[in-house]
This record gives sequence, structure tokens and C-alpha cells, in this order.
Amino acid sequence: MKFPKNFLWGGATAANQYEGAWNEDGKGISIADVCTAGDAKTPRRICTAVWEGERYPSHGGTAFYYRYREDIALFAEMGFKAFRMSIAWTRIFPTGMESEPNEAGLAFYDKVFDECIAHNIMPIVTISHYEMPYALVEQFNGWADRRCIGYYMNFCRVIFERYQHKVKYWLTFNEINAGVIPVGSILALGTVKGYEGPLCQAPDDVHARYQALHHQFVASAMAVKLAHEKYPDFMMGNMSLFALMYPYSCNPEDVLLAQQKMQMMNWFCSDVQVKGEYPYYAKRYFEENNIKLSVEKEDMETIKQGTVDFYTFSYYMSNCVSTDESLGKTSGNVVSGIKNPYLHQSEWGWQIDPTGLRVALNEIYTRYKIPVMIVENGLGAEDIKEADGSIHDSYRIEYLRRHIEQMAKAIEDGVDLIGYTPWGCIDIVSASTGELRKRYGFIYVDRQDDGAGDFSRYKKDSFYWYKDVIATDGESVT
Ligand code: BGP
Repeated sequence: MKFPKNFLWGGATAANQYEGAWNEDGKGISIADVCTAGDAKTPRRICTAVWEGERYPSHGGTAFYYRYREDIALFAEMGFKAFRMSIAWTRIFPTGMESEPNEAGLAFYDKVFDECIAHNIMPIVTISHYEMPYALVEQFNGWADRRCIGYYMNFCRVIFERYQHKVKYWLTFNEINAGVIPVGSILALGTVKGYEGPLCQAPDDVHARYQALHHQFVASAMAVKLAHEKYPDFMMGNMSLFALMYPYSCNPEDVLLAQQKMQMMNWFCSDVQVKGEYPYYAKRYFEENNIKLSVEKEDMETIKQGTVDFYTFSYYMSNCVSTDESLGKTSGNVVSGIKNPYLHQSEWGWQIDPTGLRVALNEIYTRYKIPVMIVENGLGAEDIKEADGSIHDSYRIEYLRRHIEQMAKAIEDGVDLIGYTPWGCIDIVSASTGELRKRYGFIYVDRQDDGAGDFSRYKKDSFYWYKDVIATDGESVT
């Protein structure tokens, strides 16, 4: 098993879960900064402001803001070729609406990119990763308002121009298709003006969600167009959450249901972003749900012209779909479904399915025929740090090993898979539960849910394992 020499091995993070320093050097409040900590049983809550006495895990993150040099050196030690990260919009435009960017924020990312480049690590930047300025939620109900397109484009113009010689790979929106389901209205779309309460119980307005998504499609296409016109070296990608769904049985009704769910959950957004038009099946869905989008004359043309150069996605698990309502449910990333009797689950109830990754890669490549990158994958688990500082995370190695094996098979199948950046390559805050106990990293960070810990870094067993995988172009996996 050997991966191509130029394969982009690396790791992935997001600013709001990692950086901390939430109000340093002029940074504004993002939507993540008003989300409290939760756990597997207690849902995270969104607040309408930063309240005294609440615990907001993004505020401390795991301190990348202060420790980026040390962390990037550790990534380099593992042999990373690429590092996926995001730029916190609120470091550059604290409310999203300023006419001039915040120089201190821009300077921070200059230092980060320079450090990456010094170690021959290529940054892959997510422009918007669940961290829109909270001021845009308060004033406009987030992406439901068309004006967000303009503010997003101001942000893109500034960061493209500033980092054009340092960053080549850009992803326009993290897991854009989270907006297809109610939970996406918070972190992905910000259509929760005035709402305070559990993330999972925000009042759902399906119309606002699809209108907001339309605005994100236009914004994404405008960013891609700008890049293609002005920065021809840039590679522009989408980013989708791939929630693979199997029919629970061979009952044709189950098969049909799975197909319909796959269409709207997994293909709808990327069909728009890759093919440049709304797919035929959306029409029926919109009619059935009484969704009437307000679309401006040039929007469809913009979407047509702003198609992405490569397809990226997150993959953690798969689910089943059935017409039989009595079957047992399982939890998941943001999508839950019916339990699959052939699969085991993680401690957080996510069904582990390496073969599903090969299925997904083949489905994606058959449909789009453009280069594909897996920009998130991994196992969230509780780790135990021994007295000598070692962390024996054999379960994580096992999870990653089995997924990498399937990637190799997909490459053999003919899929043009160009990179792999496993999620949370260093421990960071969990997006769904706000916990630190749920760890993904190759590097352990001494930071606990009760605020204890001094942010020291420790190499887990998986660190040495992944280093070997990269050094041998994947050969050591088997
Ligand atoms: C994806 C998000 C990430 C990340 C990951 C793992 O949905 O893009 O931000 O957090 O899932 O999920 P969690 O942190 O909830 O375990």
C-alpha cells in the first residue's frame, strides 16, 4: 500500500476550537464565543451575549494563539505536508461590518503562515468555519440576510490579497450542508437572532435556512470567481459533511428513502458548488416544504461561474435509514439515524465505518470527477495521560489505520484522492458538545473541562504512528 509521493498528509483544526485568546488584540465576538460548554448528556447552549458565570470553551481553546510555533514544529516533526486551519473572521473584522481590517489580526496569521512555510507545511485555509461575527447574527439574523454576502466578500478580498503568496488552498465554508438540517442554523448559518437556549432546540425556520444557504452559495461562488480572476494560482474548494446513509433493509421503500435523504443531505450543496446549478430534485423538496427563495437576477449566473476546483469533505461515520420508525436510533456528528447491526460505535455513539469511506470516495468521484480531499476524519475519545506523560491511544491508531487502508483502496479504484487531514490533529474543543474530554489529537493538550491544566503538549502513541505513516507514504499502515 503506497500513496502518491505528492499526497497531502496533514491535520485539521478550526480557529474557534483551537486558538483561544477570544478577545485579544482587537478580536470581536464570534458565534462560537457565546456557546457554552456541554457534555454528552448536557447540550451546549447559545447565549445572546457573553454572560458572567458561564463557561465558554472557545475563550481558552487550546491556546494555539500563544503556542503556534511549538505546535507547528510538532506538526513538522510528524512530517505534515499540509495543515488545515481557519482564519477567525472576528480577528480581521471584529463585527464583520468594519470598513478597515484589524491589522493585529492580520499580523497573527502572517506569523502562522510564515511558520508553516518555514517547515514546508502548506496551509489549507477554511474561510468560514462556524465562527461568523456574532454582531451579524444580532443585526441581520445571520446569513438569512443578503448583506452577509458583501461582508463575507470584504473578508475574502482582504485575506486573499494579504496572503496570496502564502496560501494556495482555500475552502469557502466549513460543512456548508450542515445548513440543510435544523442544528446548522446556529454555527453554520447564524439564523438565530435573539435566541438563547440549547443548540439542539433552536426554533427552526426552514425557509430562513434555505434562504441563508442560497446566500452562502452566492458568496462561495463570488469568492471562487474573485480567486480565479485575480489569483490564478489559488485552488478553491467546497467543504461538505458527508453523512453516508444506507437503506436499513432491501425493502425498496427504504432504498428510496435513503436515496432521497442522500440527495438533500449530501449532494444538494455540493451539486450547486461543483456543478454550478441547483439540482433537479431540490425543486420538489422546495415545493413540498413551501420554500420560495428570493433570488436576484445574476445569482444563478454567479453560481454557474463560481464552481470549485476540488471537493473536500469530513467523514466520521455512517447511518442507516428506514421507513420502520420503531428501530433503535444512534447519535452522530450532526446527523443521527438508525443503528447498523454490522458496526461498532465510538464512546460518543458515532458508528465507525471505514468501508463507508471507500463507498463515499467512489460516489463523490463518480459524480464530480474533480480532485478530492478528506479534510476531517478521526476518533473522538477520552485519553489517559500516564504519570510519565505517555498516552497510549491504540483505539485511535486502529480507527485511523482502518480508514487509511480504505483510502488506499479507493485510490486503487481510481479515485483522485489528493490529501488527508485528520480532524483535531492536536486536542481542541469539541464542536458538538463543547468538551475537552472528547479528544482527537496526535498531541495531547493538558487542558481539562473544569479549566484545570497548563496547556502543555504531550505526544500520544498515535503521534509516532502517524509520523511513520507519512514517512513511508502509507506503507507502514499494513
Ligand atoms: C465537524 C466540524 C468540526 C469538528 C468535527 C468533530 O462537524 O467541522 O468543527 O468539531 O465535526 O466534531 P465534534 O467536535 O463535535 O466531535
